[in-house]
Amino acid sequence: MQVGVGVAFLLLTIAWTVILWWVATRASLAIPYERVTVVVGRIRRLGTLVVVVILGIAFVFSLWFLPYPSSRAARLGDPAVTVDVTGRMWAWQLSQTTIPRGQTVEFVVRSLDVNHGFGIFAPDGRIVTQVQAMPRYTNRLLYRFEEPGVYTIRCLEFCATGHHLMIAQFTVE
Ligand SMILES: [Cu+2]
Repeated sequence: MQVGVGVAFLLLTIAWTVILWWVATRASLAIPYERVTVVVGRIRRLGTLVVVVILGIAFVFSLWFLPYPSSRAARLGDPAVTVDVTGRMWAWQLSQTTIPRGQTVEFVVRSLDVNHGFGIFAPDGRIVTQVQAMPRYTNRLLYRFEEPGVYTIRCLEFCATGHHLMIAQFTVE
């Protein structure tokens, strides 16, 4: 698969180079510079407009996916389950390790010492969501698990020598 993609990319690169070479060496295709500046100016103005419109639409659309608890609650529904999470060097402590699927869960995340990263990984190894665990601050993370299985928590913020030991698990059923 990757070799096929590599070969396709190589062939495209060669074809593109040949076309560019052919255009660049044919005098009959030469275009007066004044004409070039007019056309390029038009493309730039239109391109700017297109980019601004696309970014504007993307910005409005992205508001729906804001990671704040209130926007997540609007999308997922008010939390039915609350899990207290405490991070410290070098372990996670959860108030419960069994979570119902299909319901909105609120993780109330704190740290007893330094900054940690509370990252949740699905049974297939994919990261599904994350939030910072910070001292003297409480972060709320809302999520709804649709797939049952054993999920793994890993620290995503380097927190000294035992960082890699900060692993915990919970079950979604
Ligand atoms: Cu950590």
